[in-house]
Amino acid sequence: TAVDHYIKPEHRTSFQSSRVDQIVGIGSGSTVPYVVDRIAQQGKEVNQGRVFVPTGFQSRQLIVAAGLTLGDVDEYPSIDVTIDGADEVDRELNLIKGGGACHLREKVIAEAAETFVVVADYRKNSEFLGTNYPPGVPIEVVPFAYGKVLSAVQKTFGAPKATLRMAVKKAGPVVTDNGNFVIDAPFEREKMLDPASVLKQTKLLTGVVEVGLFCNMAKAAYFGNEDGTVTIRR
Ligand code: DER
Repeated sequence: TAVDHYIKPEHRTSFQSSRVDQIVGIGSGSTVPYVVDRIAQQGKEVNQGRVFVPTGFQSRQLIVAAGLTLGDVDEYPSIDVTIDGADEVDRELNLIKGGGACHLREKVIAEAAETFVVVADYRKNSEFLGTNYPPGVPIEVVPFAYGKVLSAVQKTFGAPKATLRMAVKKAGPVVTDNGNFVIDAPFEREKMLDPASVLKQTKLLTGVVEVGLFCNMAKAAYFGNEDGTVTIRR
């Protein structure tokens, strides 16, 4: 539904050269493959006029595997629309992202877009952040600083149960596409009532590369319901 609303043949890029009709940012995670499939179903001819900018290695693989034109944010720093998943969405469309440890590049591509749209299943639809995503806020940190950041987040920032994200099929911590570690920080409920403050406070910690809170960025969220219907929040 989100694709049908935002990625249509009549959508034209106002400023790119005539050969490109639309620049599309493609997010990461398990929901975005459905987005890419839907776009590919529109057919080669329509997609020939589009360039797709990835938000990480998985996203790049999806674009290439679907036979869509891969673009780079260096060449296309202004994107028409970015579609991405989310780990949780609150009633003001603030997001927790980073469950897949891709939130740095996702935020770059989301910010570069004129329109940023979220697709998620109904379980991500919350009143407040931190309600339905127990791991908490993903914080990408440079490996050198992870111990200091973890300690600060646990002891002074209200996330005593914060942990370094360990890999499952690899010994040691998860390593992001940028070569960094991820701390998962379940902040206390009252802190998460103001996600923008948590974002500002955490982002200022030296060694923090990016925080998985996307505040005041999404224009709409499309929730897939169990019965196949779609709930749209704008
Ligand atoms: O890691 C990420 O930011 C993903 O986009 C995540 O937020 C959503 O992943 P999902 O579509 O697998 O739930």
